[in-house]
Amino acid sequence: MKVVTGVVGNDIHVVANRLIDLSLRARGFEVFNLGVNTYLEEFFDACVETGADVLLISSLNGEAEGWGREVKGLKAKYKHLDDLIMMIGGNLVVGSGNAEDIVPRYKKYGFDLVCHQIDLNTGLDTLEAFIEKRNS
Ligand code: B12
Repeated sequence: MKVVTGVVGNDIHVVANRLIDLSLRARGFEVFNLGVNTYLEEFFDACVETGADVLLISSLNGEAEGWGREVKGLKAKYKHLDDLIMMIGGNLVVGSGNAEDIVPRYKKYGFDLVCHQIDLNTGLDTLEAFIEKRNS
């Protein structure tokens, strides 16, 4: 399975991105890592070019909240992304916030899996369970 990953917007926190890359590879995914400072168009372009199954976005400084609102409208302009699994995680707001508010909001933005302040291994277990269920 192919995964495009990276850190959205002007966010330069790189450590989690490296760990995500390594962890996905260790689980057998083929990874296309766009790194930090990646914009939504770049994510979607890469998904089309690679034929990705999963788009896994990180946000650590919380600015995903601003980008999230643009996801649905932008994705609709691309062909062949209807089956793309959309996942996001890290710190999904600036400042504090609780998952009960944040998760439904991001689902409305168009994400299938939303991991606010959830550790990476738990998040990737959730991704694998989601893929397994979808393929069964
Ligand atoms: C190191 C660091 C920096 C370094 C980054 C260096 C670098 N090149 O990476 C520097 C000093 C440059 C920096 C700058 C800033 N930072 Co900073 N930084 C940190 C710090 C101390 C550690 C981050 C880190 O590397 N952790 C180690 C990794 C492994 O952990 P992690 O990032 O939490 O990632 C884990 C999970 O989040 C999860 N995860 C991440 N993504 C995803 C995705 C999915 C799908 C899943 C399932 C899981 C997942 O998996 C990872 C492993 O478990 C944190 C505070 C902290 N203690 O976490 C603040 C922190 C992230 N920074 C913060 C802020 C505000 C900033 C600045 C805006 C500060 C400023 N005023 O300038 C700037 C932003 C710059 C920018 N353009 O993005 C805030 C963000 C708060 C928010 N969201 O509201 C934090 C939380 C500090 C705080 N408590 O306020 N920062």
